[in-house]
Amino acid sequence: MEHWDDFLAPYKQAVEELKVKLKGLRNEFERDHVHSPIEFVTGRVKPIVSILDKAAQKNIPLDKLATEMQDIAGLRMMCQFVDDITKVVELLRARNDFEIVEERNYISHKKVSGYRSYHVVLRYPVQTIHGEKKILIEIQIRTLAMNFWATIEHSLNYKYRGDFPEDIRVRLQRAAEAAFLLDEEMSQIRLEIQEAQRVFSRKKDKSKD
Ligand code: 0O2
Repeated sequence: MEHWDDFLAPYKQAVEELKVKLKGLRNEFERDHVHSPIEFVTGRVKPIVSILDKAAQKNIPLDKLATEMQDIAGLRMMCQFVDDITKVVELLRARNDFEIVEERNYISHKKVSGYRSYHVVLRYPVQTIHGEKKILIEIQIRTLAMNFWATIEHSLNYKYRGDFPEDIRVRLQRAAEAAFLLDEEMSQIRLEIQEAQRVFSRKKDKSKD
């Protein structure tokens, strides 16, 4: 294994670049005074201990990390509404500064834990002093409610190391469903507000005639 600093340098560079690019999208929506499907963006390079843990768990040889571990560099894009996730994925598909190699829809196919998110794996070119280096990056796109659930489940998971007592496992699944219901309710409220706004602006137009 080459030195970790050298191995991780392009991943760090890519996370910083993509954070700027994806936050830039949000700024564009703001400038246009329209609803942004992106609420906020975060990014991180997986800590070395977590890389080693995952490699051991999944039997990934350390010399195959670059091709077999897709989330050494990870970004998260949080959305207000479930519909926004589709818009964000479309924005990503339309770009030409990277190539999408895989998409995993854990919203229509939630994980048994209750986890929901849309994952997009990119092959992203980093320009280095030794030429171009393409690396894999995972972008997780989720609503604020999905993120709330995943963040708490992830921190509890740290304590139990993935082996939750049965009652906690069931409660977490129920909490995931509650988060999903919250998303559905919010989407419904949003639709009703949009409909009310359309009716209001039609009435206003008519009164001008
Ligand atoms: P981190 O950095 O600690 O978040 P596998 O682990 O085999 O299911 P695989 O093949 O690596 O998954 O890809 P997947 O499932 O698309 O992405 C794994 C990442 O998705 C995880 O990273 C989490 O960030 C997130 N994730 C997947 N399942 C769950 C879940 O049940 N609960 C939570 N909270 N997050 C989940 P890591 O490796 O855990 O790393």
